[in-house]
Amino acid sequence: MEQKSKFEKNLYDLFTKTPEIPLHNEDSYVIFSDLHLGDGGGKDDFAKNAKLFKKILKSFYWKKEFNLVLNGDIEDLQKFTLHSIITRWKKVYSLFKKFQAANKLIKIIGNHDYNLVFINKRYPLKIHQAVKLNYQQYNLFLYHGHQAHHFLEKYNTLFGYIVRFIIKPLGINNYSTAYDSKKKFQVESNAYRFSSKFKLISIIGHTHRPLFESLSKVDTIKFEIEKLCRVYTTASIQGKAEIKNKIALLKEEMLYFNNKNPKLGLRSSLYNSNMLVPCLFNSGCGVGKRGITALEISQGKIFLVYWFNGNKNQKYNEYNVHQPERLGQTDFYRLIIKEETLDYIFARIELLS
Ligand SMILES: [Mn+2]
Repeated sequence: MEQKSKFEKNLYDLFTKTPEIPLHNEDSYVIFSDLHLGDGGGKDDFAKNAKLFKKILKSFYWKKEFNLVLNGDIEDLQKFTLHSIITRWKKVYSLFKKFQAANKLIKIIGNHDYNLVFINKRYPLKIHQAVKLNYQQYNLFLYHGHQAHHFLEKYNTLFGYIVRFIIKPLGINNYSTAYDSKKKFQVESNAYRFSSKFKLISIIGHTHRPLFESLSKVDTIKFEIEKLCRVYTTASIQGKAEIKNKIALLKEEMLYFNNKNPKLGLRSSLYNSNMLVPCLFNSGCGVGKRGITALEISQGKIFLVYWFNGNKNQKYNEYNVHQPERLGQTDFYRLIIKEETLDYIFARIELLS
């Protein structure tokens, strides 16, 4: 028998013990991860997006009858006590409870809120380790993602104490970024290999980097540039000018991103296969400076969306197919960054992996 590596065994065990929920075309799910709720103070990463988050839950996802999936690291128990979090974000919890009462909440644990497993008697929400959505003969496997890195899984509690009692008092603020790009890369590439091997879609969080069909933003831009270069040769004079413009914008976007994450940028072509299998998705995070990313599943399709405050003079990609849509009379906008049908994605997973 083939020897399973440690991460693969972790994920395989998790997969086999996770219950299945049937996914029909009329079902809608929204998946958020890594909100990092804190005590509302200066070190609370969620605070700046709190208003936006509450509004979109209430006025968009609840109204449209979405199921709400919270895919890990919702509370930051490595920095704050549960009591301080629940006290500060009462309104957020009453929204969560509203979804739960309607049987529309799936709360999955991550590494920052792992201790909920031990204190769940006082905790108002039901906790899952992972969830499987069963679509025809295929599965979408939803888990936070830290399980794809065995060190973090095993020493998580210890790591939590180190952060809370050693790093935090020292005033080292962004320990999350200390969770460096090499480990992010490892988590993504392990989750990718696992999903590809077992022909499923994995939906993770944890690395804070949105992925759609196994592609990061930089990967997507590269493919887009290549595609445009091909079209360029046969385009009209006007078409050529437009393509040139578009490529310049894309290059600027890529440079911006690479400067921000120099190591990640270089490592963006993660998956050492020639055939990229579109099996890995990541909802990104809720602590972005400029907004919140999420994955949506509805009517047999999956979407990567970006919610932001239009007042903050948002710069959104001008090469996007979609225009941002305003949420009622609010300052908040929803932009579809990517979309694809599950049928097409699973067909490619079946054929390419
Ligand atoms: Mn995490």
